[in-house]
Amino acid sequence: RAIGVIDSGVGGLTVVQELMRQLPKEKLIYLGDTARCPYGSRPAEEVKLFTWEMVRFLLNKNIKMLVVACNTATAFTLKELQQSLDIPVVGVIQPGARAAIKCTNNNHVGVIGTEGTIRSSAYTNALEKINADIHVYGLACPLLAPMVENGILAGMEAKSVVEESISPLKQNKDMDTLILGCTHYPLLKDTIQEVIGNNVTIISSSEETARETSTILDVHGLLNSKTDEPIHQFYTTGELNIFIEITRKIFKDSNFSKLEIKRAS
Ligand code: DGN
Repeated sequence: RAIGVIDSGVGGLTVVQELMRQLPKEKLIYLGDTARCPYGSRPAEEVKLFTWEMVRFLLNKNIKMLVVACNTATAFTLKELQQSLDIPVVGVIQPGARAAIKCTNNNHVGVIGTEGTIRSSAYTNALEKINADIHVYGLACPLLAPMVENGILAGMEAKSVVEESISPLKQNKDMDTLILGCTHYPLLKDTIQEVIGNNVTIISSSEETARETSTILDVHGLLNSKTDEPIHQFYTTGELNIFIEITRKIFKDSNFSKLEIKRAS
């Protein structure tokens, strides 16, 4: 059985990349709801509804575990999914918060994400739960995920949109760590680093999420013991060609050949 991974679009592929690296024997089934992306500015109820639709699609494929590789969906539905499903479910917020706490030297942490994620205070809550003395600076960047969905990952346009989006955080001289609280943002990491400066360490939760996935599979005795290399199935609800093009940009040739990409129907 495979690990199911969902996102509102292509952002969750940054988590998939890390899962493929850390768990090379595990088959992955990915669903990106690119037709309805972005989720970030939608009301909580709508995000929940769409997330459940994606989850049902993957449950029909008989997955053994679910990774919610979308911060917005994690913020609004993780608890409910963990309570209702009889397979293990992980989100991306707690792993990201843990990584930031490990990294910060002065407890001043910034978070960028969608409007929904920032409004939900999910990161502030997760960070404060680990360390009550933490100072959190949240900033919604509604322009970034749609830009990535359009395949703009670098260059002048990317730089000026990133600059405009994150400039309020640049005033903050204390912040030493910045969480990329949206799975689309690691695809803009170099540009974000350039704009925010080298004094700030950038955290993307993909690595920690993959680590947590691996631990959970192990604890539940669900790790795949077969040695053959799996072919992963990727599904999109939207334009197949655009999805394939962005996927090709994200995955190097050797990994791209391990993917079977289709429209979800
Ligand atoms: N990739 C999603 C997230 O991590 O929040 C959301 C992107 C979006 O829907 N705007």
